[in-house]
Amino acid sequence: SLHETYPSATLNLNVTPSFTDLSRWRLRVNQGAQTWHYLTDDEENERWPQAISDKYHLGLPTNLPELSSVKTPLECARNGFEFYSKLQTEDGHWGGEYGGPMFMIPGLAIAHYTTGTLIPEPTRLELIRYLLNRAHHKDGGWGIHIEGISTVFGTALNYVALRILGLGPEHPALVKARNTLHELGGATGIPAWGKFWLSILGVYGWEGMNPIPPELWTLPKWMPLCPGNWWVQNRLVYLPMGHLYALRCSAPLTTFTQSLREELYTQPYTSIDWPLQRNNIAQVDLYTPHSKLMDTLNKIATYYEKIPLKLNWFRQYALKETMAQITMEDENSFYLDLNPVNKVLNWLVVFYHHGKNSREFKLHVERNLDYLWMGPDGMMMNGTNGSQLWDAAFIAQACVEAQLAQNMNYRENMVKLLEFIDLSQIRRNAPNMTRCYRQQSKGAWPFSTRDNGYTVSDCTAEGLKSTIALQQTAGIPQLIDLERLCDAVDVLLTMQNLDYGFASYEPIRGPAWLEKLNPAEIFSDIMIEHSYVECSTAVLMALAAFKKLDPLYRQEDINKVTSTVLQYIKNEQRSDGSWYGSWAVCFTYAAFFALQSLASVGEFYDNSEYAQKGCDFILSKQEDDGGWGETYKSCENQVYTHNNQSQVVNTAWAVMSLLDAKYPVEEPIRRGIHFIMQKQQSNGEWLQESIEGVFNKNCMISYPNYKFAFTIWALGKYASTYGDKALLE
Ligand code: LAN
Repeated sequence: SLHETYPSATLNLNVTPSFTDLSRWRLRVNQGAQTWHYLTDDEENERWPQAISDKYHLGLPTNLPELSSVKTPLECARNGFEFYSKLQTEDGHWGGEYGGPMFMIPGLAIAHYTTGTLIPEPTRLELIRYLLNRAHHKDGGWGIHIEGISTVFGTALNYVALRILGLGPEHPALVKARNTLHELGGATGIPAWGKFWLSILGVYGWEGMNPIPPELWTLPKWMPLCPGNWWVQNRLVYLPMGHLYALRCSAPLTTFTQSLREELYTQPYTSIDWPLQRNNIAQVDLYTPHSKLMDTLNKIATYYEKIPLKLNWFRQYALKETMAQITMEDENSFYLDLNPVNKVLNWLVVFYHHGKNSREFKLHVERNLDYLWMGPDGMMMNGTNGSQLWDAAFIAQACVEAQLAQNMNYRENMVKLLEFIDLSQIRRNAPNMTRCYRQQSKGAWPFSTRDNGYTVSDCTAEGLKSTIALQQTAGIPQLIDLERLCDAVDVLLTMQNLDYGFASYEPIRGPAWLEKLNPAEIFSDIMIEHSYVECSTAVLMALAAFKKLDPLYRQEDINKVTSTVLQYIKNEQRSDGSWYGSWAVCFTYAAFFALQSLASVGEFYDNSEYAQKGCDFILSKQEDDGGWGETYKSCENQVYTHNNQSQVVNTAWAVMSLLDAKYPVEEPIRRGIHFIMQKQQSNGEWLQESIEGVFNKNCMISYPNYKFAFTIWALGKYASTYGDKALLE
């Protein structure tokens, strides 16, 4: 059969294969879409030379020259951009890995295996290299993200991935990982999403899972439990999960999966009491325990599962509805889908529903490529199809602040950048938008690319801010007209919450108690939208910038929003003066946004208790070397946690928060800027430090472009306030 002969499952390599020739990889960009290609053909390899950015991303020497040494912040910013400008892609954006989470490749590998789809050889090898490089030296396991300690979730799933990719059970890395997995109790205690993936592969019992009823999708929108009221990231993962669960889709048992059944557990597979495993979650993995309510509903749902599918017309009706929703999601996003989890799950649904020869199946396979990124350690699967628009918007604003946008040497870079922001704006509402619960998107900016097509409040805001900033720079063409800026404003004005804050993709639709039904165990705040300091600030600043451009357009609506957002920001401040950051690490990130909000309405250190407490908190965290450094533990534990080493990104945020708040003493700010300056390499770059981003409090994600955008921005802001004076010898 298809699976018995699946080559990577039969290779069983107990030695490490040799990997690919890095000089043959190329990044291709097309309107933001990023795909990596391996050129096996010698002639093509010569015709299409590696770009500097290819070499940089692959960790090969770029041989970019040493730049003349700098004394002032603006000189430092210029050297930084001199280096960074060489990495700009043809279509005007900056690529970058968007890895961090360690549960993306396993889903992809399991789907490849289940559908019998071969992984192209260079990709297969580089995926192996990445997973081997990311295994912890100490115990050979993996965590939920690259910096996290080994968990059952990370270790079992990546173990399975490496086996599918062709390593044998006696490969030293797998022996080590398996020992760690067994020490953690084996795969029975894997969290719900892991139980799901292993069941799909046929190496876990479906009865060992709490039910995922697709019937919820038939509920009317006014009922809180209707998924249309949940956070879009969550509902679109549970949509295909529910569908596949209801059909109990599993790969057929093969010699390979038979063997996995023996490798993953500490007891014989046939002796496992599956119903007992439903709530068995290993202690190292557990972040958000089930509520009593959740456990009770799960018990009831388990009885319902006893009705056979053939007799359950309600379920059959629900499966039609979930299939329709899955099709809309696929088509509206050109088979990219919202995130790498629902992407792969929808692909599986298409496999079972339409088959391997269908148009839908082939389109899915094609767009898998958009999620794969080649880094120095091998091939990873990104957390979205990239962070293109988001990074572009920040570097644009940084360049304006640091007077680089005005510099004719970089004019072409700036025009290209604006062209990219231009083409990334979403120009339509999703077809059937009400039917598939979508937020208005005509005029919005997405996080990644226009094909993704999802409105995000702060991406729309940063898109708007960066457009205005670039287009107000003398000599830069006006590519985006006022009408399109008004469209963006219209979108933002649909998104304010009752607490006056702004959430991520949509306004909050469901009641807070829905969080009690979070089934995922490893994430928090996934059920519904919540207001965020970052998103709220970004919207506030964008509307303020727009008002200066066109004071009359929807004047009253805009004023109503801008006069109320502050209430939310103030309510969110903790008694120690800090704000918790939800999307990056962590308190320094939130301070950067919150103090900017206060400043925009004239609240500064000298006249506002809020701003004063905010500054005092940040100042209390400055390190001896003048920098600031947090670790991801800040996010996980919601307590400021110092890094062993100061970080340029945290330092940039901290310094900018103090500058925006007009903190009256220059010295701590100057020391922060000094820290950023002396961390710069002689070719102008800054090196990668700790992981920068986070989602759902417990999973980290990389933003490698931050070390350029925010450093340059902070240097510019300092010079705008204190002048461009010599700080280095
Ligand atoms: C992102 C990335 C960007 C991020 C910001 C724009 C920075 C934020 O201000 C709003 C929320 C948003 C859009 C966001 C939400 C959650 C995402 C999509 C991610 C962190 C990238 C990956 C993550 C997604 C949920 C990963 C898939 C995992 C699941 C739990 C479904």
